[in-house]
Amino acid sequence: MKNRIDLIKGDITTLEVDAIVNAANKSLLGGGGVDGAIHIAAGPDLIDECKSLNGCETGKSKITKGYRLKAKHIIHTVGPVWYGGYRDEHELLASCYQSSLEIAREQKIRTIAFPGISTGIYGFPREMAALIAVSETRRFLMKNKYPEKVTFVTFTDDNYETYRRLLNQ
Ligand code: AR6
Repeated sequence: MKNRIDLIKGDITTLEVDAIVNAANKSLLGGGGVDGAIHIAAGPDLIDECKSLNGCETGKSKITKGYRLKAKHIIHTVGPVWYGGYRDEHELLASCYQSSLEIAREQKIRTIAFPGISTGIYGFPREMAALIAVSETRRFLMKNKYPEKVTFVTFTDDNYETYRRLLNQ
């Protein structure tokens, strides 16, 4: 299990993996944060494919091609906005990881990278979000052959330490 989960600090748009996960919104038509960076790096053809998807519900995921990215695919997932924890935010965030990993399994994606879904503009507390990310991923990998490898990508030092601690447990 240990060698199936990686942790790096950096920009997810530069990774050479089968799929990167995007922290999108329900429209799937782009935005700020990592979503904006992915759309810029992938180029304008991405938005055309996204328009054909008719949006996505919170907690669910949809796949597109990666276009100009090194990654072959983008799995767009819609994280919950944090309202204080009483609007099913934990379950919805868990569902983002489950549904993204489920698409990876169906498509036989070997390598996939996740940013911290909901932990930027959407305001989900980072420690709790990292715990959900790690536990849902471990649970999934225990039962499934694909994806073979999951990389968590952090943007800040303190977030890296949070993941490192969890992954060493
Ligand atoms: N590579 C890796 N991680 C990144 C990058 C990057 N290039 N850029 C930001 N992060 P956010 P959300 C981290 O705000 O909270 C958009 O407008 C960032 O530090 O991108 O799910 C969408 O359209 C944070 O830890 O996503 C939605 O409207 C994490 O990625 C809304 O933001 C997620 O931060 C979604 O908000």
